[in-house]
Amino acid sequence: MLISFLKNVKWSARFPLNHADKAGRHGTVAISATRKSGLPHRSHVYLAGLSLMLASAAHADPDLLQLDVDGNIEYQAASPHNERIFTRQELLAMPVHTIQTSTNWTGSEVWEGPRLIDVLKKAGIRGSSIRVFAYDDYSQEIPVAFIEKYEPILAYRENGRELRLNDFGPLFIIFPRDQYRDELSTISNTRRFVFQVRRIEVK
Ligand SMILES: Nc1nc2c(c(=O)[nH]1)N[C@H]1C(S)=C(S)[C@@H](COP(=O)(O)O)O[C@H]1N2
Ligand SMILES: [Mo]
Repeated sequence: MLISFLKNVKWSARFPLNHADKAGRHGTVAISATRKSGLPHRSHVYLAGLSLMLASAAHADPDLLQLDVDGNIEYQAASPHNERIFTRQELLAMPVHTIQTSTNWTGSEVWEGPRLIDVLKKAGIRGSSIRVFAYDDYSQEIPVAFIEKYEPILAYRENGRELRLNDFGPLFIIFPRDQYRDELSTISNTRRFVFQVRRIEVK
């Protein structure tokens, strides 16, 4: 159901046109093998319609709020692929930090979520750089020193509302851009505002 939903996501008008293009070009979004349901094709078609209806009824996609952290992290005895999976419940239970800032796409808004560095530490990070992967197949590398310096959050809420996939959710890396306008508004640092985050690989 999750896969069917993702394959049929309609990109909201809030995304700039180039994102609609990107979504169109990629067609479907990549999804990890662990979440494949193995349903026959016809059920997929049926469930696609159903999940779209459910998704629009619910105005959120709570199943998506999850984060996989893998790569150069502490040994995860519970995971054969050495992944540290943060469930929705765990993400919501972590200390919440607030950043009020504008972004490339929005005016000044209130963003809430755990600090990215807290999540990385909880996964037992060993490397000095991370690569963040998004549902639209975008990925971006960010040095850990940069994360320690600017303390971005993994925002799951904007102005009190949970972020949906079509408004940058389920997780959006938000840096306090308005506080460090010169440093954080450069093109190379704007690339680090990764939205639709689904996985982080530690290098
Ligand atoms: N998930 C996701 N995050 C992303 C991107 C993207 O394509 N997908 N583009 C990045 C880049 S290259 C920049 S410069 C900024 C702004 O992207 P835009 O100008 O293409 O909207 O968002 C960054 N975050
Ligand atoms: Mo960019």
